[in-house]
Amino acid sequence: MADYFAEIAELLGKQKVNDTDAKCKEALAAGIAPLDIIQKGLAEGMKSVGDRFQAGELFLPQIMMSAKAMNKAMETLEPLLKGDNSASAGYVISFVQEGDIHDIGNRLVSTMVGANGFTVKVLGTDVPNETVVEEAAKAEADKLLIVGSALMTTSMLGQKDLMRLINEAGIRGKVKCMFGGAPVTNEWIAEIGADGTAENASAAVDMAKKLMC
Ligand code: HCB
Repeated sequence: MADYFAEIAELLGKQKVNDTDAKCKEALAAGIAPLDIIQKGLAEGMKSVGDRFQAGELFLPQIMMSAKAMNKAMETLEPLLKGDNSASAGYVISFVQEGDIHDIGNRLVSTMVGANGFTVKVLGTDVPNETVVEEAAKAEADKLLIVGSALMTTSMLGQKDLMRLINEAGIRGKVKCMFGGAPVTNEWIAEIGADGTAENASAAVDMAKKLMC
């Protein structure tokens, strides 16, 4: 089983768009759960691509092709993700911070949270804080969760401003705030006065349930 994960990660790292998708389909046919394929194969592959980019071994066009491979495989896997859809667990506003276009992880978290009974409004990428606050203020739901992502140390700083704006708007009492993305740590969450973070999509579902119960 582990071979499938390593092979998928390697194909993605070599920017093999169609072969990555084909290997995911093979893994599915072998009975491997879609979430495991995503987290142990594709996400690990992207992590390694990031490390190699940082080490100067890969360049932007290659990262873009790896992201394309990830997105194509996600088109196959996303519809197969199943969760507990029995009741509405709450209303979620999901977005990627202003200045940031990295949407792979946010899409994954939004899909998984949605597959687990939450109603998810996806605002997309490069979203100004003012838009998030407006959406939160006008939401009529009594359970409201903000799921924000930032992949860059620069865009992550916007999360601190967002917490300030939420407080100033007087809506902190009705909004729980979960932030994630590679640079986000528990220390950062404590510093900005948010409610939680999660390392990956399934941990994000657990945290969302915990915050909304
Ligand atoms: Co991009 N990029 N990139 N990039 N990129 C990063 C993020 C760097 C860390 C790479 C590096 O230097 N090592 C770096 C940021 C450095 C920094 O600030 N510290 C970087 C940079 C600098 C840039 C550009 C500025 C490069 C340039 O133009 N010179 C540019 C930025 C453009 C912009 O946003 N304004 C850029 C562009 C790109 C693309 C377009 C080529 C592509 C994005 C494609 C897309 O998303 N549609 C890209 C990619 C793919 C990456 C890396 C390689 C992978 C990111 C990724 O998809 N990971 C990334 C390296 C890295 O992260 N190590 C690199 C896989 C997903 C599954 O993981 O962490 O996003 P995730 O999400 C997880 C997890 O965090 C959690 O669950 C998810 C699922 O498991 N989670 C949450 C996420 N959100 C959550 C919210 C919650 O509430 C809870 C949990």
